[in-house]
Amino acid sequence: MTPKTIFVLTGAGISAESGLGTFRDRGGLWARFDPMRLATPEAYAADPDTVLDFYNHRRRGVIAAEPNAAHRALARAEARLSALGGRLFLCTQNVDDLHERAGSAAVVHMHGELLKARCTACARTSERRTDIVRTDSCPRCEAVGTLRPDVVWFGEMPLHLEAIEAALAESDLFLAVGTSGAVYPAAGYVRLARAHAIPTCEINLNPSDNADAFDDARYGPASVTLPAYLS
Ligand code: BV8
Repeated sequence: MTPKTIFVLTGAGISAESGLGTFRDRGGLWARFDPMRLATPEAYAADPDTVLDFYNHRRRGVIAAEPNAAHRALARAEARLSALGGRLFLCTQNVDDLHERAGSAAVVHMHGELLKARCTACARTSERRTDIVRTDSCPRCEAVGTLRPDVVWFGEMPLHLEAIEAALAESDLFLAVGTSGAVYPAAGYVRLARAHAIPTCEINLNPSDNADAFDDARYGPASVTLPAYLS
């Protein structure tokens, strides 16, 4: 039996029980803030202080948060699979570092990472665990007022798309965890899996926007449903 390759796509729901806000649930981030007003390059150009403050608030939340049982279950499954010569390809839409802190060795952040800053002058990134303010200078080129969170905003190109789609095409199972299926191109991956006749399963608190595209589903908190599914 050739070892399995599991492709896992995670979204904000896997970090919900760690206390990090989701985007589209009641009281979610986007319910209180308009993403088009905050998570776009235009918003940053028009009102950098408000955008930087929104991400400073979220960065502090990530640093204060802890991984939960769902993150840890994925890290264990990754180790178990690779010991058998298989592979768990973890693609996350999340910009937090909870997968890494739970022990996942390979995490593909298609929407970037909140604990990194990017300089709009030299385009280089640097680790960033403190607030970004407009008077900051780039640690690489010393330009002032050019730092932004190293995340992918709406209208910007997500990262690692070729590697993601190549890994998806060769997987034996597509598993989506804690994502509403509202943001593309990630929301289209389940249909890409189906086009490759790959079995699909969604693990979510409740049916997502594209629940009908999945062969299988487990509903409930990820910290309970995911460890049970992977055991
Ligand atoms: C792009 C980073 C060109 C910053 C984010 C019309 C059709 C198709 C596309 C578009 C379109 N109009 C516009 C677009 C493009 C746009 C898009 O998709 N817009 C949507 C709104 C329609 N996409 C883009 O702009 C992307 N770029 O398209 O470039 C291109 C074109 C083709 C190919 C390549 C490139 C860039 C999108 C990235 C934007 N950046 N984040 C930041 O974090 O601030 S998006 C943001 O939403 C987060 O990354 C988040 O992860 C992501 C998706 O949300 P989810 O993770 O799914 O979170 P959500 O709250 O929605 O859902 C949580 C789920 O968890 C819920 O279902 C809930 O029930 C569940 N849950 C809750 N608690 C639990 C739980 N599940 C389990 N257990 C629990 N305890």
